[in-house]
Amino acid sequence: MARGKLILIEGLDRTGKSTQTEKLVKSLGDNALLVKFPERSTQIGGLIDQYLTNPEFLLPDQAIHLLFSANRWEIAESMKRSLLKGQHVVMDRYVYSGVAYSAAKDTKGMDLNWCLQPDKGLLKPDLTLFLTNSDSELRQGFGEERYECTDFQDKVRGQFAAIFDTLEDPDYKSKHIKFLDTTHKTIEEVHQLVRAVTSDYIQGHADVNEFI
Ligand code: DGP
Ligand code: NA
Ligand code: NA
Repeated sequence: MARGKLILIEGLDRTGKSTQTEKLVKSLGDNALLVKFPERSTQIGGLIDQYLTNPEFLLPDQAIHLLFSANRWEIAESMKRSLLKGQHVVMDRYVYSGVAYSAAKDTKGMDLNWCLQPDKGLLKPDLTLFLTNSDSELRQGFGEERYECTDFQDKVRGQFAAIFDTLEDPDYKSKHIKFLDTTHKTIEEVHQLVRAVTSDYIQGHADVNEFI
């Protein structure tokens, strides 16, 4: 049986990732599974949740970085099993968020390459959909969590760009990463775009079968 595809929806906070991953999974039917990172329900995820929601819960930048990565490793095996059973796995965030949010911190030594190391060996996505949105009202409506402020999001945006320009091989990038501008589009319009790109990919492209 053909293995399922590993599909990732990425982007900054408030770009509609969670809505779009949920809608994509529903549209793929029984044959698809949603995995959201961070997965806050595990033990490691509980620490991540505290870090994000409680400003008094302090951890060194290196330590929380490793916990986010460990949270992906916790779920890696079960994701692999689902893919091998033929299920598509649709992720809401993954390694790119892992590297971009940590590297955006200006902490000494935490450059892109340092940040990438603990994720080395995780499965590489078959298809990444990177959502961008430049609506100015989105920039004012962030929530209360640790990273949700305009200045920090601007830094994260810069790091995402650097990752796609410097860390990814141009051949992989052109075949397996799609940038979708959702500015002024409705949820339904974005969903149709996401569906079209995904079904096109599922029909026409071989699995990546590489590791980060
Ligand atoms: P979400 O539940 O998708 O809103 O993610 C929570 C916040 O954590 C969001 O601001 C993005 C950030 N984030 C997600 N993954 C990682 C990661 O691996 N490392 C770091 N440093 N931040 C992350
Ligand atoms: Na968030
Ligand atoms: Na940094």
